[in-house]
Amino acid sequence: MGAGLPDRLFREPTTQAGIVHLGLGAFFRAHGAVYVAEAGGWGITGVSLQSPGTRDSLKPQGWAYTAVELGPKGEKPQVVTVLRDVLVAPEDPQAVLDVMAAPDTHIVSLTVTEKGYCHEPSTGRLNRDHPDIVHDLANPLPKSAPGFLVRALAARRAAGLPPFTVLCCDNLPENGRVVRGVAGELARLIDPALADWIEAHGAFPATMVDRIVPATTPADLDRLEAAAGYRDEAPVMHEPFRQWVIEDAFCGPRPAFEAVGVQMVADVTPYEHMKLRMLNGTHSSLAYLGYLAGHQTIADAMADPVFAGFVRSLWRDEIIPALTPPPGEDLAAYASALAARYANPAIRHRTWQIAMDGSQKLPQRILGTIAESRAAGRAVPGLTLAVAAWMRYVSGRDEQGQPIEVKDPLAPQLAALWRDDPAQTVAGFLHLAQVFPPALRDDAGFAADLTAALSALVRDGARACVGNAAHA
Ligand code: CS2
Repeated sequence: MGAGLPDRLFREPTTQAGIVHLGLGAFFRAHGAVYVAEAGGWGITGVSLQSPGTRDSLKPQGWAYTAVELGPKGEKPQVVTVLRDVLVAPEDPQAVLDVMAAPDTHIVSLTVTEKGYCHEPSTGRLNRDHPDIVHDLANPLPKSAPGFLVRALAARRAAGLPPFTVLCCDNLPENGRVVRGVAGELARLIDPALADWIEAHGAFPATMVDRIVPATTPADLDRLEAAAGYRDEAPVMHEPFRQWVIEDAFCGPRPAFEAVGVQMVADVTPYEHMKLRMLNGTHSSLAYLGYLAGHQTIADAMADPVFAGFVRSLWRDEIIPALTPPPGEDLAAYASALAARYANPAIRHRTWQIAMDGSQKLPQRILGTIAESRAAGRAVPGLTLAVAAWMRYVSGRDEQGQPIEVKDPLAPQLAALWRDDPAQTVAGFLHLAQVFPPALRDDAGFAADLTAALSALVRDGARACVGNAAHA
């Protein structure tokens, strides 16, 4: 083991914290935190809502860490020194509320994953039966992200302080509106006057975030140590590409984001649709079909011509026709750029990692495109096949009959829906109101197409189906 991160690299003073970030995972440390560091003048207090691992690794390093760019031609490490502190919420929720309610906190940003908002994915409404929400309604020391937002905003109101801006950085559709909705609903259940105050004074700008950040592996730590000459216990790995589009609607001060390449816009929706449907939609499609076909990573799947052709046809024939391009964006060029990003052999982004939490991801990534296309009379066989592959994946058995480690908040419920008869399996899945929108639940043609896709998947296997679906 070599020396730790050199002192001179991580003791840069930051003038103020200003930002509290809930959900200090690899994605935020490789994306938002890097932009904030470059903008200058702001620091970040990170909060882990679950486990102490990141805090424990970063503390001896003075909260500094290395963000390693994985380019097709080599690796570029950069030391990020923007974190001022890391708190672990379950250890001391009051400390988290205190820093969120501090006068010099102006922004609370979040990457808590789709399921962290405790909402119903098909509607965006708060799930009042969620155990953490039930807990947070009864206890002033919260567990959930919406609970922390609402209790901290209550403390600010009581102290005569303005609210902070809530900056959601998760891959949800209209993410600002969703967080405003869940926080507002929870606040109203706790104190209607608080809900009115948040509605009148709060700000929940929508954002589109993009950077591919595969999970860091022990081999990454060793490789970085050999190359950089110091040991970092918690580096993050990322692709060269990055994009951040933010609705310019803050209720207080913010970093000079526009100076570091963030697109500050009036309406994020077209960017969000483009990214969620073109990137995340095909990521999930490649994850389920690729996993079943034996591809470990997205780059492996893209190296298989059958899959590369399939993903191109998804963009060209099924997803782009259902999108309105954001101002100045060429969607065909965006698709080509995505294909190159996926093929980057330096990024080992596991299909298994992307396959996680499908019940929370499918609505905004795939089902919206399917519903809109069917309503407009356009065929979407490739995306329908991807949904069938998700059903097969969450059954918990792969094509060889081996168990799959399915990670999803609904995992047991989903596995129990599998039947020998594909029509029955499909009928069971389509009853899931929290996943499928009414337009698809009531669409007999969709049920029939999905049944045909699932039957073919069981009969012929994923790779053959992907080959048949690709008309590229
Ligand atoms: C991926 C995303 O894990 C997943 O579900 O689709 O994390 C994806 O890599 C990012 O959204 C890229 O910006």
